[in-house]
Amino acid sequence: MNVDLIMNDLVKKNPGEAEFHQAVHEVLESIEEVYNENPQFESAQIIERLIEPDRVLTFKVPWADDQGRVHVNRGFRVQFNNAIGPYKGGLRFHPSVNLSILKFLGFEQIFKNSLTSLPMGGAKGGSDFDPKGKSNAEIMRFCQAFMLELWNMIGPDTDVPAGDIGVGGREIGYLYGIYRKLARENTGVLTGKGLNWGGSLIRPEATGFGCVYFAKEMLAVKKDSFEGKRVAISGFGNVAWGAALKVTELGGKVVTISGPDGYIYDPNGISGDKIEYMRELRATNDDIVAPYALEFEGAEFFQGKRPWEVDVDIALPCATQNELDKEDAEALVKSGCICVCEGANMPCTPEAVEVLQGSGMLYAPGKAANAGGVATSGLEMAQNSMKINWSRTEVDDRLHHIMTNIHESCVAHGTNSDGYVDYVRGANIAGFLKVANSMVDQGII
Ligand code: NDP
Ligand code: 2IT
Repeated sequence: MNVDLIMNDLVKKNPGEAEFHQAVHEVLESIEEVYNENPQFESAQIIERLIEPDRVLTFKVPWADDQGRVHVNRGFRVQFNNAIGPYKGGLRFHPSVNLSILKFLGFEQIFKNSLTSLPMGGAKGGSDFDPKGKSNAEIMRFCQAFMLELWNMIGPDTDVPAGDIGVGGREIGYLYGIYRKLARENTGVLTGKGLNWGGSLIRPEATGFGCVYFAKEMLAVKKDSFEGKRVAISGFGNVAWGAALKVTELGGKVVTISGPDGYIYDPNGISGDKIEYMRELRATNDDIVAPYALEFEGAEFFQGKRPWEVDVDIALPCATQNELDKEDAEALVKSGCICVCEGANMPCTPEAVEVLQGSGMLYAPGKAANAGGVATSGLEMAQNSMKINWSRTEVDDRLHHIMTNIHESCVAHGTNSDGYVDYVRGANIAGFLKVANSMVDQGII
């Protein structure tokens, strides 16, 4: 494999899709050696087949607002690869959504899902719809219009969407309601469902919990733990919430959260009621984190800034892609941060990753560290198939076990000769091998 040649071709065929190029480049660099050691991959043209989505659906989503004005958004579903199981991955509703972002997310999802050890292929979808400031009724009408186009392309053994940015429990409810009516069956077609209608305990917390379980394993290699550590979290959505709960439970102190408007620094620690307040703040749909500082004494709001300038021991980026750049990484290294573990998808730029790894600190990419969300979606699918519900402890234990296993796979495939664990290489190789071998087994499809 020649990475430059493949990348040139990819850029030519997919012009302007910077995030997609970034995600593919990272994987190709990591797997080059193992790919070349396995000539069966080259003869089956595994890379060429893996970087081209199986299919990309785009569709019009017309809907009317509360004043009766008509709006048209664009809907997408990228079904990337289903060699090891039905397509699986979230739906993102955000004005920035475009094909490049969904292809990067769908591509990453292939390897992430493979790492979970559950039978799930990779997909992602969503819309450029902006949920900010929309009423409940508008969100419902949009979800119904979206599903009207998507419903016959998905199914419990075909493609199982879930949430992502802008799609939480409420949106999954509206999407499931209309799906059920159109398909005339109650199935496990979406995950992140409500507990009364097929959802799994722990799914809401799972991405954040999983990320912290992963960081715990990384720290344990260094005979360290969360106990007494100052932790910076970015974002204030679903992932940030779960991470804050688990860090606090393990004895760490969360000192930041952030929104698109800036970040909150709370030296007293963001725990207990404060974590619940953050959840309520997110649910207002206003998308600003600033009100936190008015609510809790001692907390400060830094407008337009990112939390990475605060002195912390551990950083958990849980907001969005490319939210931690080279300068942020340098600031973290300077402040003595020992671990960066990604709750979001691709939050660190490639230049930031270079700085973090170059400093010798622990660094884990999202496709390994945030796999707990989709893993628990897989556990929801399993419970739906068996038509039973597991207890909170049962799901949490399985999630914990899966995250420990992913950590072990990364160490097995990513340990350098000097002992440093390159979690990016480890995650990419472990995730890739399972999918590539499955594709070889199944012929030219
Ligand atoms: P949410 O919608 O709950 O929250 C994301 C929040 O981050 C939004 O408030 C968003 O605001 C905000 N945000 C966007 N850009 C920035 C920024 N630069 N700085 C601070 N905040 C910002 O989404 P989730 O918590 O579900 O997802 C967060 C990340 O985790 C995403 O990368 C997602 O792909 C990833 N993830 C989610 C999983 C899940 O199960 N939900 C599973 C695995 C990964 P705004 O809308 O204004 O941009
Ligand atoms: O990025 C992700 O892994 C998710 N948004 C969760 C996907 C899922 O199907 O649960």
